[in-house]
Amino acid sequence: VFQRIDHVGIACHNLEEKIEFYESTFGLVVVSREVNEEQGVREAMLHVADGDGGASYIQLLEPLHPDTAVGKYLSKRGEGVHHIGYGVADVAKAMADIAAKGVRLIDERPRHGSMGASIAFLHPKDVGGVLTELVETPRH
Ligand code: CMX
Ligand code: CO
Repeated sequence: VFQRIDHVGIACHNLEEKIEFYESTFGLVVVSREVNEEQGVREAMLHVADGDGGASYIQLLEPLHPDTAVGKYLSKRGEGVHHIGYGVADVAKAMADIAAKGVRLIDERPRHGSMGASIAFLHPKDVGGVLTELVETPRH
């Protein structure tokens, strides 16, 4: 069901500082910056590589408020890897297939993610402590 790793989401306190670090240290390039009110984040996607199934990115995430998914994560655990986003061909189908295996879905239906993607999250408690995101990239 997974086609590739679409992105790794990293929680940080200061988005601009972290972008500067990833650019100057690793030479990564920002391809998108967005504020997603529904997810409670200010974020940037940095391109890492292109593959047959599509590109892969690092997603840097700064919370818009302390009482958000990323804000709570930062106060409990500090900065670091927040989630893994896997590329899927059809997010609604992937949600149904995975839910049928007994993994709890956080989202009842797909939501809007970075760069026009349709996304849905799986509960980390059912994935060995790993918050897992399904990502369907829009077709061009
Ligand atoms: N990875 C692993 N475990 C996590 C986690 C994460 N990112 N975030 C929370 N948890 C764990 C907590 O450690 C806690 O475990 P314990 O009970 O053992 O302490 C448990 O999950 C509950 O955590 P909480 O702090 O009480 O937070 P909530 O239950 O309110 O929310 C979650 C947790 C996963 C449901 C929520 O973060 C969520 O809905 N996430 C999906 C949306 C999201 O993360 N959006 C931001 C990214 C947007 C994008 O990628 O575009
Ligand atoms: Co993500």
